[in-house]
Amino acid sequence: MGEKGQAVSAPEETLIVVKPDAVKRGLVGEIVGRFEAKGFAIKRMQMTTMSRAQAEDFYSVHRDKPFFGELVSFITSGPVVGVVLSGRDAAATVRRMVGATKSWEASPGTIRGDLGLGLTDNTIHASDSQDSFQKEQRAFFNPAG
Ligand code: 3AN
Repeated sequence: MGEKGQAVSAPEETLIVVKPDAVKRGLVGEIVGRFEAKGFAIKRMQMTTMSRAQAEDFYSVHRDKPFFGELVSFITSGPVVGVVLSGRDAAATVRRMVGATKSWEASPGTIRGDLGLGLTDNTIHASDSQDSFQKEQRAFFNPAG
């Protein structure tokens, strides 16, 4: 238990990927800087252009969605920057900072709310759970083949 009796959660890791639209617009520093300013530690960071097979693996939970083809085409369209962040309740906290999927509806103060208007091109991906983080981290940093 910590101050005022709240349970203290151990630092957790999560993955963000700065998407091709944000890299093209020169927003890597702005986006990564928000997480640094919040107090997250950068554990790993890599720029890459994902292959189609890598992107299909990375986004495999969306394989049956109607927008899967569009999503894979977009994420492979240019360089992206993957960052492993560590900090308290990382996955949930980072996703609150990222904001709603539809950028035009995302709250001001969030990354999507402040920096874009897109849906597929919504500036950033963030893992939504520890299971997703483990799977996406492997697909991003250690692609098969
Ligand atoms: P989030 O990134 O907010 O977790 P998800 O996991 O529902 O959103 O969707 C994954 C990605 O798929 C989104 N970041 C977005 O780029 C894209 N996407 C989600 N819904 C749609 C849609 N209806 N049409 C096109 N692309 C979509």
